[in-house]
Amino acid sequence: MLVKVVVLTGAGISAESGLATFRDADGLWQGHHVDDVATPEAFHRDPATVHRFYDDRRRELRTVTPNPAHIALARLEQVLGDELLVVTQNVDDLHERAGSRRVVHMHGELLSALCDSCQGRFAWDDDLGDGPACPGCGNDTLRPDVVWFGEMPYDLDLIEHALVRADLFVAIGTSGAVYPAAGFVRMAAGSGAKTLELNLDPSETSHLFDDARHGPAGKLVPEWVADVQALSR
Ligand code: BV8
Ligand code: ZN
Repeated sequence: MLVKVVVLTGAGISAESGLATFRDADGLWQGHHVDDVATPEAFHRDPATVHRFYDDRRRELRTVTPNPAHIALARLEQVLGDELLVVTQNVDDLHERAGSRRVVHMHGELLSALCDSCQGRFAWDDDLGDGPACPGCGNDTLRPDVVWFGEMPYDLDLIEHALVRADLFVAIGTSGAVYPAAGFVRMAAGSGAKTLELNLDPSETSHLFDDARHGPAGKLVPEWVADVQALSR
């Protein structure tokens, strides 16, 4: 009997691929203050600094590859098909490069540009700092297509639709510090789902989960997927 599974991922799932997380000691925000790089106000105040922050991260993507945690989730999609939805807070493309298709980027993507004039969204793998023309309207008003603090995350209706129908909600590599993502465990549990945390160490919302396993995602996720596969046979 196939179970409906929603998996929420955060920066921790990409840590073993070499991408910095946000709040760990060497975290991204360490180098920058959130208010200087991840708010619409910061972008209007100092677009060059914000573009440099995201152009560097976009270029860095070419230097990393998916790890066993991403690959295990792609394998799970082979087993569960439409019963699995991966909701990621990450703006990297490692889930897709591992083979996952059913992925929702609730905080946007580095490989996408958003136009402040025509609201068009365009696949983009180059720098934005030198003010390229928008493919839609020609204006030089392209910004990183990421959701900044104070902005509405993408696809919340689709996500909430899946959460209230889930049999199992699993959070992987996330500190539970940023909302509305950190509230998803409550929404899923409130609709009867079993909840599991897979994280290097207890997150800020660990106490809300039925079960938690702590350790590196590259080890925990393949083990958990093997369990689910055994169950689904
Ligand atoms: C919004 C894109 C209106 C850009 C990001 C309620 C209460 C309090 C505050 C709020 C609230 N509601 C809204 C807010 C405000 C704010 C917020 O949450 N502030 C926080 C700081 C208190 N939220 C917003 O502004 C959101 N918008 O609310 O709009 C609204 C309201 C209601 C309903 C709808 C809309 C928008 C937030 C999105 C901001 N953009 N990213 C970019 O990436 O540059 S957030 C960014 O930071 C990430 O996307 C991610 O979401 C977050 C980082 O968290 P994690 O991914 O969890 O990473 P972190 O480093 O924190 O933790 C890593 C974890 O992994 C750790 O636990 C570590 O132990 C573990 N780990 C490390 N290595 C490994 C590992 N685990 C396993 N294996 C390993 N190897
Ligand atoms: Zn445009």
